[in-house]
Amino acid sequence: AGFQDGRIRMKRYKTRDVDVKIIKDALQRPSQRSTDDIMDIVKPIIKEVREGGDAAVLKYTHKFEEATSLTSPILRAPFPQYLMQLPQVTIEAINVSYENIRRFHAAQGEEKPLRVETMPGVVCSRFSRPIERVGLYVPGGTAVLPSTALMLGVPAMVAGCKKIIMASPPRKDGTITPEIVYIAHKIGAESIVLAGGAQAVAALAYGTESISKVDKILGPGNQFVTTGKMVVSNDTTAGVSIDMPAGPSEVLVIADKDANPKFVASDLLSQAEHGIDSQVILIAVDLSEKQLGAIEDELHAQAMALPRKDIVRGAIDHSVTLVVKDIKEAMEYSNQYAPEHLILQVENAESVLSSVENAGSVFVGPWAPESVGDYSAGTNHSLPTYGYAKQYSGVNLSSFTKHITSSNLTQQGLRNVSSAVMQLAKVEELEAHWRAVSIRLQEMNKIKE
Ligand code: HSO
Ligand code: ZN
Repeated sequence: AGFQDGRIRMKRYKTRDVDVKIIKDALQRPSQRSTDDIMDIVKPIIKEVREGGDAAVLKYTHKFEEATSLTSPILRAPFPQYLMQLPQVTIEAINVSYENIRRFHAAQGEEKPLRVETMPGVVCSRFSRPIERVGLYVPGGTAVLPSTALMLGVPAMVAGCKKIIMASPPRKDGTITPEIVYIAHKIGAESIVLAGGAQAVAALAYGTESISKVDKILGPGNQFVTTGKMVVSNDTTAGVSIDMPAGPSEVLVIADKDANPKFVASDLLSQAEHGIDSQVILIAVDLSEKQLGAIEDELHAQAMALPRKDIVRGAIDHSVTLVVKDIKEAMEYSNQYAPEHLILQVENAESVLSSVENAGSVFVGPWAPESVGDYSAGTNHSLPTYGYAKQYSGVNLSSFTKHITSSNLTQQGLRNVSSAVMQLAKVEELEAHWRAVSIRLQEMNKIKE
């Protein structure tokens, strides 16, 4: 719905004046191309890479990335210095972010394995181990996102993954953004796959002559990447898992009369500039016409000054403001929407945290713009979108590990638990299960005699 006057403006609804159905529709994520459509494109690509290996990957990189001079789909560590030449200020910025992300993710490690004696002599433990080989997808496209290389690479390194492979679509000249190469070097990646889209996903899932197969693929991407990840993770012969389903980025800002209209507008815009498919939601808590007007004026004025204002306009076109009566109602809508990012620019923002049920990552108070989390605060920016914050966590240390449990029993322990096991084995009519216990009980009795 374009606006005739050319203003960049979000549709606005007062929840008490309109039907719930209208609000529900307004909070729909922008529709994406149907998965079936994308599947039809993605499946043949995956099949071709699986069968044709390097040559097939290269073919698609030549076609889609127009990097026709590329003769190998992989860049191996140690990466040559000339490919990571960066201004000192950029190096310093990456180093600060790297260190904050490292610290926050390192703290997520368990101090010691879990150990519980469930019955006398029956000890259950749990310990974690890194996933051995991981593939980290760093998108290219309308913006290069080296920060995503940090968000995936640092936790993989902290977790202790043995083989870290990055993948990112190369530029037309066949090279990768030097920031990404530098980060790959810093986190100890063994190689960078110079490919994007479903072809990169397939190469990581099945391996090729030069690219080694991985156990898990993580990272955001467009619909071809996401669909590719879905396809390979459903193929049991690939033996690969993925982080989470990913959709376009989104933010939900809750603002009350305390909020600075400049801050609110800038946060909405920082998410809107990601792509025309991004969505930004403002929930205004009991704001007057004047206060709403101030935010809308700011939004328009700031948007018009942005280099990516056309993208912003596209995103704002399917974005909305809801005016609600109080913070309780605001949180109900927010939890229902389950935003990737939730920004709280309200009085006592900290105390609102306890009513957050569904969100990827929360930014608390006026001094915490989403940008800090996108780059440098230490939290991860690879987060569940499209409402998946209802059941998924963002990327974190445990995205790169798995838990192993163990049972350790003494003779007395087995005696204590034996009747429960044997009875359930009887119920399931699994005689060998019953016997594995009864044989041991007999043996114990012999020893005693
Ligand atoms: N807001 C994006 C992450 C990002 N922002 C990368 C800037 N660069 C999705 O969470
Ligand atoms: Zn961002």
